[in-house]
Amino acid sequence: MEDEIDQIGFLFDLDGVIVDTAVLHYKAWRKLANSLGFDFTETQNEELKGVGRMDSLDRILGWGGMTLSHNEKLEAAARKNAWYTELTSTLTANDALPGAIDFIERAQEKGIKIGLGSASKNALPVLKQLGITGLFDVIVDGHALTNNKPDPEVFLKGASGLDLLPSSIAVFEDAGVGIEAALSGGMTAIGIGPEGALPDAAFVYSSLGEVDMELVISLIQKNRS
Ligand code: B16
Ligand code: MG
Repeated sequence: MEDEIDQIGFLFDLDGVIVDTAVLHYKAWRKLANSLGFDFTETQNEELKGVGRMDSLDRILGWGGMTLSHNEKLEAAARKNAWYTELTSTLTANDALPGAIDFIERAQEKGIKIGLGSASKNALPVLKQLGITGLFDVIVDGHALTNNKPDPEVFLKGASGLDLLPSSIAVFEDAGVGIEAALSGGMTAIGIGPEGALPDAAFVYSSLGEVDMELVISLIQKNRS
């Protein structure tokens, strides 16, 4: 049994699965938008979940009806990131989402390989703040990516980093684009979010603490048989 478990992996999205910094992204993007003379709502911010930094900026500028040159965009994204970094600098393990760290530790104890698949270029510093970097066998973050979710690149790189076939992996994601990425990569997709969200996920749980690990393992075994 242990041998079989050794052959499977869990890939975790970061933001919205292990920790929720969406409100911090919103505060920082909003400060930037306000400095450019417009505003946007928290509902609009929901659309930015799982979306990379420059794509997020393009969408926000579109909401404000603004165009910036390439260099101005780089400068604006850097300003936003400095604010976001300041806001995340006080995070601790207590800010992890309910049951998240315990779930990852239990999976690791079971012999399941553990990886991170995040669009964020801040994934490493955030994991360090939470004190859980050492739990991951592979970390794929925004620095390693050419294509953003829903492209499966992030999870395919995670699978190859774990030395596993995509069919031997379950992905835990809070964003629709992330579920799409996992499915198009041939993996089992588990949603983390409110009931009714993420209709394409095999199952949706409100947090990692609620996940039935044995059920997820059985879904992987079914996917690769
Ligand atoms: P950064 P995830 C994503 O993280 C966030 O959901 C998304 O809102 C953010 O724009 C993106 O990271 C890029 O973040 O500016 O830190 O590189 O959900 O893929 O872990
Ligand atoms: Mg996310």
